[in-house]
Amino acid sequence: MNGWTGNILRVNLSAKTHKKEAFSEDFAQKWVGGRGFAVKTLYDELKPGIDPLGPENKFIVALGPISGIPAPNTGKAVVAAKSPLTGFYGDGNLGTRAAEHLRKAGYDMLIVEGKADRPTMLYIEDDKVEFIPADEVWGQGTYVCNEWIYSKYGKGVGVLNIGQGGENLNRHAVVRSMEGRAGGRPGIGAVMGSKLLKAVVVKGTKSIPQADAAGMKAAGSGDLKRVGQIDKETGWSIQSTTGVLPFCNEVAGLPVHNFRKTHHPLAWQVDGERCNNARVATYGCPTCTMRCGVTVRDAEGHESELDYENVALLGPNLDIFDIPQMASLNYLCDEYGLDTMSTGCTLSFYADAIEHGHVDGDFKFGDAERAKELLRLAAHREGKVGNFLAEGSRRMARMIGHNSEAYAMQVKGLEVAAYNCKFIPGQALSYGVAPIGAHHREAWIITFEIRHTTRESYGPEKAAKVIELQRIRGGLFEFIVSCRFPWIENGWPLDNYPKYFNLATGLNWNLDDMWRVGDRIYSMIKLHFLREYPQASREDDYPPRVWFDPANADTEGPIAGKHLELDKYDGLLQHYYDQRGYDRRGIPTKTTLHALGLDAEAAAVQAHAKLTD
Ligand code: PTT
Ligand code: SF4
Repeated sequence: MNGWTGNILRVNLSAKTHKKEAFSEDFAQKWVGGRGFAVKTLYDELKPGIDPLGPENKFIVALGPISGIPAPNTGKAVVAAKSPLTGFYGDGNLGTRAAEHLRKAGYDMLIVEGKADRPTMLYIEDDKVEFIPADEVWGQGTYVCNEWIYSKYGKGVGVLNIGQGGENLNRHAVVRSMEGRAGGRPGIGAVMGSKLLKAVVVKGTKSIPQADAAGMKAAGSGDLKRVGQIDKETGWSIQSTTGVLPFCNEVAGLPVHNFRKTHHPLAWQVDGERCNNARVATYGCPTCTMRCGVTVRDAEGHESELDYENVALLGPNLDIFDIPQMASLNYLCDEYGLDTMSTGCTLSFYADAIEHGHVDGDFKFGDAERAKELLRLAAHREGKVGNFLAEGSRRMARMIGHNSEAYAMQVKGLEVAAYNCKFIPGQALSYGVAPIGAHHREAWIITFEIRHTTRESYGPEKAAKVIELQRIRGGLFEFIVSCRFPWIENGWPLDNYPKYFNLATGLNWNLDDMWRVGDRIYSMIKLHFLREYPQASREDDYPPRVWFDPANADTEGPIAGKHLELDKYDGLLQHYYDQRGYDRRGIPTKTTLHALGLDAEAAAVQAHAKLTD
């Protein structure tokens, strides 16, 4: 089978066994890789209702047919499991040498089952699999763990590891790699921790099967250089993602004070220009010529790699407008292996709840030193406060009551990204219908919405744009498994991706074929959701309720007096459902599932919940 190695590596930590399993051509073509492989496998293999932090859950690393191949920015992997944060399918995408190594070791997917009897590191070298005691680094952060691994195997190996956050089952712990990379926002790091799996280390020495290896080499390597050249011309990676902050501030889309405010006069102090001026190093993923990791020194002198999401949610969202202090929080998230975005939102929710008098506590917006201490407590689940913060904002809100869920900034349990949609209906929709919870990965329509349509509109054109972007961002890039930044930031044409795919597989697909796979994957995530939440309703696709509250409208600035309107949002949601072929609950109809070749999967869910014709 060209394009795929054709193999899955299945490891059982309880039994300390492993086996290589072949997958069929049909599975490969239907699900392609990455998110597609992960969602189908978890749907088929997990019983509904299992504890995400119990041994029945499975930790998956899945690659795509172009991951690890010398072509633009292919050093990426999808990590997935049933999420301890949201209670259904969750995943993330991170830059890692493990992508290329796992493929070169002969696998397109790693499935880890069971639970080890002591802290363990999994070492994979081609057909060899070893279960290595990791007691020495259990309790240590990700940087120490990385160094320990490099000292054993050298710097070139692929590493996925967790910090204290994952070990202590913080529900938004991430998987870390290569010092600066992190992924798996919905608590995939905690799933590793629940299995006592400290790290996965991979070394592969074979070649990746490709239909036209020479053609791919010529096209891929040339394109890699070209993308780097374009980036030099556009200058995008000078500020990289941090460059978007002034735009968000100007259009009243920045999260400030737990999203209560949408802009701030001091925001410039942490903007892309200042971050770049403070830069001490630059990092990036493997196979990348537009390395985007703007790295600064934090208040304690550590290197800390910034992205817009991290800056905005650990900075202005907490009323912190100081680069070194914000960078300290970012560094601690990396060290402990916690998601910066959910951490920023849970801390801001906590400060907001204290301000409302809904919970007792001594944390105030702007108090960076206390935020650092709280972060440490959350990572270690230390004391009442640490345990509380480790639960994520939806559970925290349900614990404290007082209708505080209205200002817990999350959808389906996953905290929202750093775009304040108090009055940005289309982006609010994109959070609402993001299949794994409020991730900006799936669709980011703010610039389209503000610059190319009417911001006030709740029309079908916005639903159509969300679907178009979901197909590209949440579909194509997640199953072919490659970084989306060449396309999104530097305009690298999408047509290149079927080209790479066809050179690798020998097939003759076009972009329409890709959209169909993406739609199939989205439907599958929805079936996961329905199976775990049979009472699913359209309200699960609503953004945080505070955005609908007139009392929360800005009192000055570009959107003074404005807020989202619930009946209009509901209409926009219906446009989305109609265009997608989903029912009034936001679940694909039987007709839609049939058209996507998912009759068997539809039949399987009917034991748990009803589908609409
Ligand atoms: C992603 C999410 C993001 S998205 C950011 S900043 W971004 C945060 N980064 C974190 C971090 O750093 N440390 C940490 N402890 N937690 C963090 N949580 C947050 O995680 C990332 C880049 C970025 S930077 C983005 S948008 C793009 N995302 C891609 C994607 O999702 N898919 C894809 N095919 N290509 C992408 N390219 C870009 O990759 P999650 P990374 Mg991450 C330090 O995984 O769970 O999706 O969360 O992967 O290798 O760090 O690269 O403004
Ligand atoms: Fe990684 Fe950034 Fe390069 Fe994408 S552009 S591959 S996120 S370094």
